[in-house]
Amino acid sequence: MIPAHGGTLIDRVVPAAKRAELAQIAADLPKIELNSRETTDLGLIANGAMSPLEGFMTRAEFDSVLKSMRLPNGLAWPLPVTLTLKSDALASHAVPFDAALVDGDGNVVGVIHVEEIFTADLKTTAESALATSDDAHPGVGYLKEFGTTYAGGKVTVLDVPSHAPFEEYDLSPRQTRELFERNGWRTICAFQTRNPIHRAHEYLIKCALETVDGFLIHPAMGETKSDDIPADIRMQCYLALGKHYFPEKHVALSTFPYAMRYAGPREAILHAILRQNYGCTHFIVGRDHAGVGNYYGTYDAQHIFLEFRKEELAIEPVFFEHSFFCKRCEGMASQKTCPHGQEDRVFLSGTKVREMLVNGEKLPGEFTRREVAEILERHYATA
Ligand code: ADX
Repeated sequence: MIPAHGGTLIDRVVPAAKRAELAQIAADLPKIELNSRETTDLGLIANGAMSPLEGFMTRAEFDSVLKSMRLPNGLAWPLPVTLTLKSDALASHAVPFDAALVDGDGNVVGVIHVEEIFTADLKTTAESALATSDDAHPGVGYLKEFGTTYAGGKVTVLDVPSHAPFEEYDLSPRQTRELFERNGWRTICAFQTRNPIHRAHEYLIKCALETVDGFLIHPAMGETKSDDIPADIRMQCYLALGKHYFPEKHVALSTFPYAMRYAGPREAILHAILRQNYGCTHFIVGRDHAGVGNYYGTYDAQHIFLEFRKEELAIEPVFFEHSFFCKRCEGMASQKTCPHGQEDRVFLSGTKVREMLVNGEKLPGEFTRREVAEILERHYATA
């Protein structure tokens, strides 16, 4: 089995025997409110998906990651994982101190041992992490909304988020590793997505699956842009697709409790590292991975892997060029395999798809499977 990034699969969930005691202690601590991204990040730190991180980043980690895409110990890590102090109340608190972490519903979900409070420059942070400080970029919007004063330190977690009514698909890195073991899969490719799986996605998955033992469909379930399709509707699409078009023996579906950053290339590296922690050996990176608008070049998220030595990333990226249905090839193809012109290719942008759905138009079978289209059409008809 592939090792966790850094060698040890972290576990920051409080042992069951100590849960009640920690909950009681937390009740009397100062409180730090988590936003939606931080709530999901906390779960990923707790279950080991963010290994080797054991908490939210301190200044040295934050600076090192932004500057060199590596942690201070040299381990590859491309993006900050931070906890913002949304009010000034704790910003001048003497460190170290313990604080309770409270989710959006007011539940105490963990405790942080705050080692450091620091403020980063917003523009430098945005330009390093996102390659832009344009307000229209959702990641810049996030920095502006929550600010850049951070509390860094290790966490201990009481509860990790779950995805009702799809809890049975909430597999932690330990559980996916057990699943792969049970299935006898030695090579496993993961697919990150924030969209319904259309024919182009399915094509990448099936091409990659030809060369590995098993496949993990791993949709991001945390916060996405407001115009992305909601996670529970997407889950229905994945289940329908799995039932009709994927062999159960070789394809698993599990939720990925992660909030999109839309950081393009740097996020592709983060996505890969996290999937290594889930036990995957391969990871698909197609066109404009984790991109938004026109901030990143179509294949920047592939090129960035060249900035890491082979031994720095144990998981292997699997690159794909822009894929589509070609009427003359009479099947799925890519820029690499199809000699025909644009006029023969069925490709719909996300915006175009939304437009068609809003207008009650049917999505073509060359673009998406009917079983998936029906779920989306129903969703838009009732939205
Ligand atoms: S992402 O933000 O999660 O990357 P999306 O769900 O659209 O967005 O894509 C999931 C994966 O499929 C990414 O690796 C992306 O690069 C790839 N991908 C999406 N559409 C295509 C396409 N038409 N051709 C090639 N790769 C694609």
